[in-house]
Amino acid sequence: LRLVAELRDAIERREIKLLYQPIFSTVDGSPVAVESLARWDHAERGAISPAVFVPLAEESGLIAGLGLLVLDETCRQLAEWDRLMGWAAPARANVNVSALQLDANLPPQVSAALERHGLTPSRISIEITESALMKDPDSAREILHELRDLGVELAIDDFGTGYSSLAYLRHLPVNCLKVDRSFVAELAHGHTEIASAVIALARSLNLSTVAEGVETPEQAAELTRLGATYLQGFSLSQPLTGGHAAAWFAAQG
Ligand code: G
Ligand code: G
Ligand code: MN
Ligand code: NA
Repeated sequence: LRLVAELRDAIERREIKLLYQPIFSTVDGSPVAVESLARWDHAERGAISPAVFVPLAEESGLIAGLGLLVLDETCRQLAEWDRLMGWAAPARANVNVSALQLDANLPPQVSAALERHGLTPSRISIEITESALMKDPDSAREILHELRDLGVELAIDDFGTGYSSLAYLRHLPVNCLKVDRSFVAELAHGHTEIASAVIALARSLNLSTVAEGVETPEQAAELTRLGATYLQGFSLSQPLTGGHAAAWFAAQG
């Protein structure tokens, strides 16, 4: 309960910080996008994982405020990178959205954040987990269509771990499937079947793919061979602070 009160304060004071993990093209190895990842560095308790505080925010009614903070801060950072680096800035930032944020407020909130910072909608990709989509598939589909109509990109996160039917997937206006890192980890044990099938499915639906959790050069090579569009993971880059990402992207350009 104390932690909930502290989380409320941390959100209000904008003490939840974002790190940005680069996402790389398999065509030429260049970094093209980032995923923004929330971090809470608690004064006494140390680092608290989003795997802990996002569910806590969901249970305590704080997720709306946290979601707004993450959206606004990501847009603010993109606009700052544009000013600092021009064309070398990341083309896009992926923002994670909780199942509870998937309501009628989300499209206007995204639109307002983009406008506040003077960004075109295609600079943002909204990541929604497969399980969040399946909570209320009809309502989710409607909200995704509204987001697409704005011009933002849409990605299904942790793809392959939920139970969405392929028939349902075909009617979602998404741009990208993120291959869950469990299927990338399996590559090390000679199991290419699921990663290969997800990439092939995405290609047949004209969707791009981001392979997540790439931890070795061997995995990167195998995923490139299988036809993944983008790679993300510790072997390519850790999540970076906004300042480090600026220096890092400028150096790549
Ligand atoms: O970055 P890390 O691996 O610690 O993240 C753990 C989990 O928290 C992941 O499932 C990730 O998607 C989620 N997460 C990270 N940042 C955010 C955020 O800003 N919003 C939401 N809803 N989830 C996030
Ligand atoms: O669920 P989601 O895909 O949004 O989770 C993103 C999380 O994955 C981030 O919190 C990040 O810290 C973590 N992550 C990023 N790269 C790797 C990696 O190579 N291996 C593992 N195990 N986790 C990673
Ligand atoms: Mn994600
Ligand atoms: Na994921």
